[in-house]
Amino acid sequence: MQIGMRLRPASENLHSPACSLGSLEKQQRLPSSNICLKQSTVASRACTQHRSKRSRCQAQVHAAADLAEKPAEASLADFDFEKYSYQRSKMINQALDKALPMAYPPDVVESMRYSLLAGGKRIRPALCLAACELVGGDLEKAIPSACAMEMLHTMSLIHDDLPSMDNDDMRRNKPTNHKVYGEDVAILAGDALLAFAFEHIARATKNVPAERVVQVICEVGKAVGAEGLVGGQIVDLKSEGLGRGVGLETLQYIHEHKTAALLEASVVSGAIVGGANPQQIEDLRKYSRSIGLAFQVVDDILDCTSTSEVLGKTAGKDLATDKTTYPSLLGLERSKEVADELINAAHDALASYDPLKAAPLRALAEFVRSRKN
Ligand code: GRG
Repeated sequence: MQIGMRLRPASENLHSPACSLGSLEKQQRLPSSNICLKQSTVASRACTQHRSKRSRCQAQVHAAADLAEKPAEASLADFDFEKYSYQRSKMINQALDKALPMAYPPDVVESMRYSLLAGGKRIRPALCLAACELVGGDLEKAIPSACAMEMLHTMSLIHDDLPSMDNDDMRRNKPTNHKVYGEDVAILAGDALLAFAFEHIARATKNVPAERVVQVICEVGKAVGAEGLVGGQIVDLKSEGLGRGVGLETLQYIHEHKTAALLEASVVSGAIVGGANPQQIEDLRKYSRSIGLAFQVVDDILDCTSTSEVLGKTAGKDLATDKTTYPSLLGLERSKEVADELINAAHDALASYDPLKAAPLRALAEFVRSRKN
């Protein structure tokens, strides 16, 4: 599958002036959509790779010709990701707001809502919903699981930002939870979100066979526990200060557990709710493991190439804390190639699916490749 290669390699996505956040914000960032792509079609993406007017036109002609031959790419080219991501973010934000209304005791619920509704790209719930739809499931039925993924993600961000962990002051362009509510409340808000995520899946999922719901709970429990987020985080914490002592294998373990596990659980849970068969689950696991690792590789790249303003969190932290990252081990260029290879592998995992139905997951993979924050 050549799609990722033919679009825009990570090296250009991350640094092309045409893709700077300034132009992104001016042209495409939508009020309540935090997932945004520079262009809505593959043809126009291919076009921006070329500097001159003449080569721009040639690129468009070639892109159009290529697309005619490759149905998967043609479907992705026709897919309006900008509109899709705007609508999905809106839907997810409304569902989250409704799932966790203000309640007693306000001290902790306000703190939970502060972080949960602070924005964010909402990529985990978007993946969950897209996977459900890919396997023919009803979108509505996956909304509770999708919300739970964002609750768990938010919990992990609150805890990750604590002074005893990453000790960060800024998240999603706002002061971190403990800066606003204090460390004690932030810990409890994270704990409460963790518990509520499971309650929400069990309570709010309607008209889905109970065994699928139990399967989702198992999948998600594994992803956040010692075999998932906690496992990745502890190895990360214990690797601090080891510098070159941390090799690629350990780094990959950290990334796969700390970051990729929840992305995998998001995709697989959506697929389970939607009634996926074992082969579909296996394909989607492959897809999600690839985008999951790519997501963190891109995160490492952005940490050393972007700014705090663009990222909404402290940039340059990895270097300042002498943290081992993909760029520190492999260099920036090779790290971008690794991200490209992973995204291409994610596309490969979707090769046998209806191009039209797979377009959202393919576009989300491209978003992971080209994201700016
Ligand atoms: C307490 C059960 C339990 C688990 C928590 C703290 C911890 C264990 C794990 C840390 C996990 C973590 C914060 C990994 C980093 C993942 C990552 C790249 C986050 C950024 O995600 P984005 O870019 O953020 O999707 P937005 O703000 O857009 O949602």
